[in-house]
Amino acid sequence: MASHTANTPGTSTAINEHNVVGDDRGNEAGVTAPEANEEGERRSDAMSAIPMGVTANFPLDDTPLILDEGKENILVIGETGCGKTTFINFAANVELPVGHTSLERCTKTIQSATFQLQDGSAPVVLYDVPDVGTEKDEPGLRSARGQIVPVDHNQQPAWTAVIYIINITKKRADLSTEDNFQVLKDLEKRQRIHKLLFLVSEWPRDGDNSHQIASERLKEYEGTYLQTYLSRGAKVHKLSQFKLEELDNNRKLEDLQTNARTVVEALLQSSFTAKVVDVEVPKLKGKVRWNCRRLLSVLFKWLRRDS
Ligand SMILES: Nc1nc2c(ncn2[C@@H]2O[C@H](COP(=O)(O)OP(=O)(O)O)[C@@H](O)[C@H]2O)c(=O)[nH]1
Ligand SMILES: [Mg+2]
Repeated sequence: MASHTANTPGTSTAINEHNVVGDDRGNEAGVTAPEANEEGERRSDAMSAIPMGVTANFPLDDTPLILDEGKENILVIGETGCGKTTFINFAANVELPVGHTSLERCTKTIQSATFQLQDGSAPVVLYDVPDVGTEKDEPGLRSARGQIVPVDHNQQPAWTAVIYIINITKKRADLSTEDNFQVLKDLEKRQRIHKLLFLVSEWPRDGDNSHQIASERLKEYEGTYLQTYLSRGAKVHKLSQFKLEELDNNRKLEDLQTNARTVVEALLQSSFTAKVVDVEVPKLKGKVRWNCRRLLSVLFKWLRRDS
C-alpha cells in the first residue's frame, strides 16, 4: 500500500511521472497501466482492495480542457487547503502531492485522477483544480478559471458533476465562501449542473471537543449558503477527520478510501434540478395597450346598447 505517504502533510512529493498519462497537455495517449514504472518501484496494489487510479496533468493556460465524453468528469473545487487533493488521493488511490501544513497553494496545474468504481459504470475522472475562487488574481489562475468555466454554452468543458469541498474548521472557509460560490454560479450560467455535492472535510469525530462547534457551524452554513442548492437536490456529505498516526495502519487507510468512493457513488446517483429562470412577463406597451382599450370600450358600448 503506497498512497499513505503522499497524504501526510509536509511530505509533499513531485508528481509521480510514472503514473502520469498522456502528453503534457493531459491529452490522453491511452491510459497507461500503473505497472509502467521503470525503476522497479512497482506500486503493487495487491494489499489493497482498492485498485490504483491513473493521474494526468494539465498546464494552466488559455486552452479549454478537452473532456472525454465517455467518462464521468467531476470537477472538484474549494479553497486552498480544504482537502481537495487529499480527497482525490483517497478516492482514486493515487499520490497527487498534497499541500503543506501552511496554506501555501500546492496545486499549480490542473491534475486529474481516473479510476473505476466497482459497479462497472463509466470510468470516473476527478479534476483537482487550483483555488480559482479566492486566489483568482494570481498570475495563471485567471486562465485556469477559463479552463474550468467555459466561456460560452457550447464550449468544453461539460462537467458531469461538481464536488465543492468546504472545511468549516478552517478560518479561511468564511473568507473564501463568496468567491467560491461565485465560481459555482458562473459555471451554472454556462452549463447545466446535473449533480452537485458539498463535501465537508475534516469532520471531527463524535466525542471530540470540536464536534459540537463544527455541527453548529455546518447548520449555520447550510442555512446561509447551501439551502438554495439543497432544495434543488444537492447533497451534503461529511468526510471524517483522519488521524495521521492511523494512516500507518492499512486497515484505516482502506476505510478512508472506501468512504471517499462512497461520496463519489452518492454524487453520481444524485440529481440536481435545473435553476428556475425568472421569466419576465412583457408589459403591454404603446399600440398594444391602446388597441386593448379600444376593444374594451367597443365591447362595453355594445353591451350597453339596449339598456
Ligand atoms: N490530519 C488530517 N489532515 C488532513 C485531513 N484532511 C486534509 N488534511 C491535510 O490538510 C492539508 C491540505 O490538504 P490538501 O488536500 O492539500 O488541500 P487542497 O489545497 O484543497 O488540495 C494537507 O496537509 C492534508 O494532509 C484530515 O482529515 N486529517
Ligand atoms: Mg491541492
